[in-house]
Amino acid sequence: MRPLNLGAEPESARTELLEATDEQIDDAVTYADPMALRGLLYQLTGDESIAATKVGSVRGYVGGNLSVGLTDPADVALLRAKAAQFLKSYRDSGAGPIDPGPLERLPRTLALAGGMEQLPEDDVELWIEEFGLDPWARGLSWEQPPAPERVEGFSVIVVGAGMGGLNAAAQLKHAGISFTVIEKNAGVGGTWFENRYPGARVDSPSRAYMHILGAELDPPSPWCTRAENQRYFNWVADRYGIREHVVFDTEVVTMTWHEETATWEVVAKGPDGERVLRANAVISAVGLLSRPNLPQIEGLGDFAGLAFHTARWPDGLDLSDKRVAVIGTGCSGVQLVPELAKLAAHTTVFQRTPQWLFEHDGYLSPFPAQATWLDHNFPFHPNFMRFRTNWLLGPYLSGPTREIDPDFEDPYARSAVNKQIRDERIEFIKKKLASRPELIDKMIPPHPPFSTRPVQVDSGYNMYDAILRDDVTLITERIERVTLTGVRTVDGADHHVDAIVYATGFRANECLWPMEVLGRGGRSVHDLWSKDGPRAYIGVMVPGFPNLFLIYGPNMNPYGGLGVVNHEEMATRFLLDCISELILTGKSSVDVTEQAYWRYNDQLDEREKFKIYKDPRANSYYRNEHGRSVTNCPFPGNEMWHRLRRPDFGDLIVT
Ligand code: NA7
Repeated sequence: MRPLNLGAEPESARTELLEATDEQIDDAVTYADPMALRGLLYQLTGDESIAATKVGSVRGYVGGNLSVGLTDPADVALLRAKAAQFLKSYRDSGAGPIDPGPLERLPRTLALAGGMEQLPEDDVELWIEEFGLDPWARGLSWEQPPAPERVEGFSVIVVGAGMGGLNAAAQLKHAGISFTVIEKNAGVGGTWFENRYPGARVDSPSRAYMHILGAELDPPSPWCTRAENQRYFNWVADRYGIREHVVFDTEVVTMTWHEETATWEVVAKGPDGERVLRANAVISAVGLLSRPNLPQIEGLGDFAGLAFHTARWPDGLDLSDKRVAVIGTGCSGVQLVPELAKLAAHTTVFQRTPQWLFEHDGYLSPFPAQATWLDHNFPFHPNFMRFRTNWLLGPYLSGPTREIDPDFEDPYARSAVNKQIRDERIEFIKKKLASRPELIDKMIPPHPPFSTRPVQVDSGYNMYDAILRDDVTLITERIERVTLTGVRTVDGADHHVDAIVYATGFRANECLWPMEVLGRGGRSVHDLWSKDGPRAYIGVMVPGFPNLFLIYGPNMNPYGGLGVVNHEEMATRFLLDCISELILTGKSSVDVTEQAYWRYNDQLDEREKFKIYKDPRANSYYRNEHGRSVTNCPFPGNEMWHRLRRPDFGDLIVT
């Protein structure tokens, strides 16, 4: 394991804590996650009575995952009392900078916070990274400093300034490698810059939706709003000095590999027309949810009113006297409808397929003030919460819920836990729609939970509450066509509206589209992928396309284990190691062998056979028209971490 590059503890004393009364401290600790306290207090004190507290499976889900927690209320009370005691004596000692405790204790500590006897030995480094003490843990650490002229002679183009592009840029800057970021939008943030529809917020817990580079921040909400996410990405750009490296409002059109110079020529279109850039390597940080999908519905162009996609919501739009149709009920539609219902005169929801909704108390609210107070005043509380959240989403707890059990027989579910989750979801639907039982069947999805993206909602006010409103109409008849005045369904009904919102998703299966990417011998990447959709070697490299690295490439969308940001960071470290190999050796290109590409993809095809998204009743961007997933990663996050930990140069050709 490499040494930790510890992030700074605040220099100044924690003034809020210094001013806190005993009562405030006692109150705040009641908002702490007891499992986080279990780890935190053990790490800081080494008190074995903390380690002796008992854990077991408990109810409670993050996105449908099973959970582990403290089973004895007396243990919870003990941890809260010890936490309060610790904070009071820390306050009385002046609340100055504090040491994180012995680093060799961390593996046991993290196991305690996770509720495991011990961490799997091979995964210890992964979890210490996730803990976020070292902001550069997933960056490039030169084993030997390269000659300055070698580094100076190397340049990189990063395509996209969203979550992945910002991290890549910060890492390149930290490593001293020259780079330019090309961004099609006027600002950073990618999908969060674009998706401004009412109700837009992240559907992964925010503590697991921040880079290790951002671990010093605590998110304001458990599920941050679009504006809060956008603020975070702006913060990353400023904190790491990235903005000056970004060419905004400029879209990459073609990328062509030139063998004789071993460089990429990138043609990009901006406000002043086309420009040509050259670099030794290209990092594609284009997102999965970046190209809106407009549905194939007849008459789309006939509508006389306002019509737009959720990712193209007009700024300042006033819908207060408008009848609005929403077509599509995936995550975007389900987030939009309850908020739109409050804004529009009338909302008509066109639902082709209902989705499984997972409720959370406080999904729509910021963290309680006490939880934020703990983040600011309890040393390392954000780190433990970050770790806990990633752990709950991670491979040991969430992985099994995404697997088909071939021996499990049930007409609707694919494993015992899948059935349990389905039954609970149906109970939730029945409870919510008790006053309108005729709606219940319409809201039960035909596919098993997790065969499509689970949709996170607020327990109190969500899609089910919205469709009960007098000013909301749910239409489940198929759409026949769009007309001059609205939407006609196959039963012949005309639904007259003033505006149509297409909540119809993204072209997630068309990796790198609409860019033209030409590799060795002028071969187009889309030609290479024409047989059954995009593929890559561990999500990052494509044979025949040397020095091209993908950050959120084919099959990199986590499915049952860790989150998008983790995968992107792992991919970035991998590609930085490839780039450093070129810089250190003075060689000019790195490509993956066909054999390694296919070996990986054969394993991937084999592994996905038992994933619930393969259920034939499911229809979503989780599977393409060839029946395979181009988006989802069937390998658990810890396995991907090992695959991406460092390049296996036996699979690569460096020339
Ligand atoms: P999704 O999840 O791809 O959902 C798209 C929705 O649009 C879904 O309800 C589709 O119904 C519907 N759709 C698409 N085409 C049509 C046509 N032709 N007619 C009627 N309905 C249609 O996109 P989202 O934007 O909601 O979510 C994308 C990601 O953002 C999500 O995974 C989260 O990570 C955040 P269908 O189910 O195909 O019947």
